[in-house]
Amino acid sequence: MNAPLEFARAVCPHDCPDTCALRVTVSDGRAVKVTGDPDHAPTQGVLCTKVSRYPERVHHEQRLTMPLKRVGPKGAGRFEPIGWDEALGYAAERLSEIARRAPEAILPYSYAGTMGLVQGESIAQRFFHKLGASRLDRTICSAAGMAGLKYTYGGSLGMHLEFFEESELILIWGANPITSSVHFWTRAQEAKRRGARLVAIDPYRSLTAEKCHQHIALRPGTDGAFALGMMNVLIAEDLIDHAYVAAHTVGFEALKRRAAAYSPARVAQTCGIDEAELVDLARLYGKTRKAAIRLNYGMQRVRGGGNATRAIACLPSLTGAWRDRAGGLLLSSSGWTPFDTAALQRPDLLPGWPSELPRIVNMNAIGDALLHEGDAAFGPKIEALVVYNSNPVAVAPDSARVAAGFAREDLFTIVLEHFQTDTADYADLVLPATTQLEHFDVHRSYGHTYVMVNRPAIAPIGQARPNTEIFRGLAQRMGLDEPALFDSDEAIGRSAFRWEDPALQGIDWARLNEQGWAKLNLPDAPFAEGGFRTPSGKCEFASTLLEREGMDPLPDYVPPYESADGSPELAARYPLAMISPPARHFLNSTFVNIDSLRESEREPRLDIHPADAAIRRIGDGDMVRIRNDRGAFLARARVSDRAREGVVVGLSIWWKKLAPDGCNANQVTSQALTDLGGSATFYDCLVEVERSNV
Ligand SMILES: Nc1nc2c(c(=O)[nH]1)N[C@H]1C(S)=C(S)[C@@H](COP(=O)(O)OP(=O)(O)OC[C@H]3O[C@@H](n4cnc5c(=O)[nH]c(N)nc54)[C@H](O)[C@@H]3O)O[C@H]1N2
Ligand SMILES: Nc1nc2c(c(=O)[nH]1)N[C@H]1C(S)=C(S)[C@@H](COP(=O)(O)OP(=O)(O)OC[C@H]3O[C@@H](n4cnc5c(=O)[nH]c(N)nc54)[C@H](O)[C@@H]3O)O[C@H]1N2
Ligand code: SF4
Ligand SMILES: [Mo]
Repeated sequence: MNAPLEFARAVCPHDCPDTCALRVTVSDGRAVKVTGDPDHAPTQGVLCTKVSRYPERVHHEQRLTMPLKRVGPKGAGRFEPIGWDEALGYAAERLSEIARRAPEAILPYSYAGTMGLVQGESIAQRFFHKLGASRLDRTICSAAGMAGLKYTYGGSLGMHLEFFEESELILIWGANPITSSVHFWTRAQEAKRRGARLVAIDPYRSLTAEKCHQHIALRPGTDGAFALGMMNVLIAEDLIDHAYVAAHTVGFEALKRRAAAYSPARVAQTCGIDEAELVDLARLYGKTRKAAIRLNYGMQRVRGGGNATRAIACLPSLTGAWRDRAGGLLLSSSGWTPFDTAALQRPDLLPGWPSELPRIVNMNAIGDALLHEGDAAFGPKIEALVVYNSNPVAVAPDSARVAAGFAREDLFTIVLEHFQTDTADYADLVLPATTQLEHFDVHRSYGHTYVMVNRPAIAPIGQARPNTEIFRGLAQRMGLDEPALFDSDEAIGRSAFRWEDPALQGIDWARLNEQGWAKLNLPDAPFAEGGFRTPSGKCEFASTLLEREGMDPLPDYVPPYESADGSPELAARYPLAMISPPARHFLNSTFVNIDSLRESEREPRLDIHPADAAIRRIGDGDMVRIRNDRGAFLARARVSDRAREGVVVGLSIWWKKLAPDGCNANQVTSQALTDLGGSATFYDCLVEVERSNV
């Protein structure tokens, strides 16, 4: 007889807009099966391939199960197991010594390995705040787009996922949902079955673009020009909803003058497309009532990402598409959750709060920051780094500099991880962390409008501990006596939400814990009657805040740093624009070490257009070297017109140590920041490609 089966409710923790509700089958203390909750409307009972293999990751034989102390040189990956007591003692001693002298010499580095609000930035932030450590600007992914939304709508607010299936036209813009948001794709396909037209706007014929009715393959980083060109046509042909514009927007006259400079002929040239593609799309968009835009972050990883997001976000307000629940735009819905950052992270624990705060380091420039000797402008040299929920040696741009920084013998590095990643190889101390199936957490989502609770399904594997427990342990060993550092995970989870907010009316903590998820109370068509969260309460074509900050209040086209427009000299030496969007079977660098998923992606590859390949005498299947002034990496060429001419595509993010040359695409990406939000510019990257004899 088999042991009786139990089911536990969980939430997918990964950085994915879908935030699925999971059901975990547990047998003899092991997670044996993970399925999607059929009752949770966004999940619809279905998971992506990666997470349906979750037990393989959780019970992987290479899970870190004990604290490890470095014994070899930095980066060599040689460690010996030690007990928790010794590990915490060692960490506390080193961190205390630095904190007494120069607290800002300690830097946390974390991102969204888990999207959980408790195992993400709760006790961890409180701990670093109490120490007075440097603050980290967490901008590696979405900061430009979020800034664009904030200036235009007043927050990360958009359409509900569910109503896309009623749309008549969907622009899938800088988004590849078959890979990165499969539950949105289900809705888009349903809309297609009902007669909707799907249009992809993407330099690459992605898995998604090939399944749309139309694909507009513009040059990377030219979306701002494209959107201003659409406005130019909408205004010239009077496809504007004047009543909506008058009642719910500000700055139309100024925007009209700006858009006048973006004639379809000029835009077509900038974007490298046919004029008719732009004009026809603008007309169709202006004439369709239920016109929806699924914008995603792929279009904002370039210098002009913030302005481009602003320009695109203006479109549904110009045509009044917001009037219908199946019209409007969705980039992120995370702002709908009444979320209490201050209660979770306790910025009031910072020394000098609220006026004189420790310095802030932009995570995208971690390479430069670690290599900085320290001076009056920068502040003290970084002496200690604590990494959790992230794998910067693989994912951060300009990787040669990142690795050089991590290799500093005088840097004390702690890494909290599930696996021995590229980053963990450089640690002085590796601390084993629990996975989502082993700890408690609460979630909001950036792709739907539910709040969720994740209860542990199984006991921790080996000696793994939740991030929160690890930081509580450190705080205790360092003799920090602030009570907020010792709150329980449940208490923290409960404090993550502003319960008095109308969006949470009727949802109570006990029921949420039992059921696992609850839908926020929100209107179906959020901006049908205005109600934007900007200072004016309107959709701000001309932004009050940008004006106050002394910046251009209107959206404009900002050319990529690395393009013929932005830097002709560089473009002459490195004529190909490289983008490195996610591979379907990985989630950023997570899952790369899961054999069955890595086998699906096979090896690092580079898609190159036949014309670009021919002049370089590159054949399909050749090993190629992709290089620029920052570095080089190897990949197997796929000669195909999936990549438009002038663009090469290297799906990512490989673990360096699992790639043939120990390098990945971030060897060539840059630390430069976007126009708004200080975001990363991974897709603003010129390279040359040549056949390699390796
Ligand atoms: N399977 C899988 N799912 C994921 C992830 C993963 O790694 N794997 N990552 C997760 C994370 S952290 C995020 S942020 C999201 C990312 O997912 P998305 O937000 O969809 O962004 P990307 O995948 O970076 O890019 C989407 C598309 O934009 C295109 N693109 C690149 N540059 C430009 C441009 O300048 N203009 C336009 N219009 N398009 C451009 C790319 O070719 C790509 O097809 O996905 C999440 N989901
Ligand atoms: N070239 C290129 N580079 C990119 C991108 C790209 O498109 N191209 N995309 C960028 C984007 S959008 C993003 S969001 C970043 C993502 O960068 P990261 O946020 O660093 O994401 P991951 O690579 O998935 O690494 C997350 C790590 O956290 C660990 N982890 C997960 N859960 C927990 C936990 O509960 N506790 C602890 N201690 N650890 C945990 C996982 O094991 C994993 O190793 O990468 C960026 N880098
Ligand atoms: S990665 Fe995304 S699609 Fe896959 S289970 Fe998690 S939330 Fe769902
Ligand atoms: Mo991301």
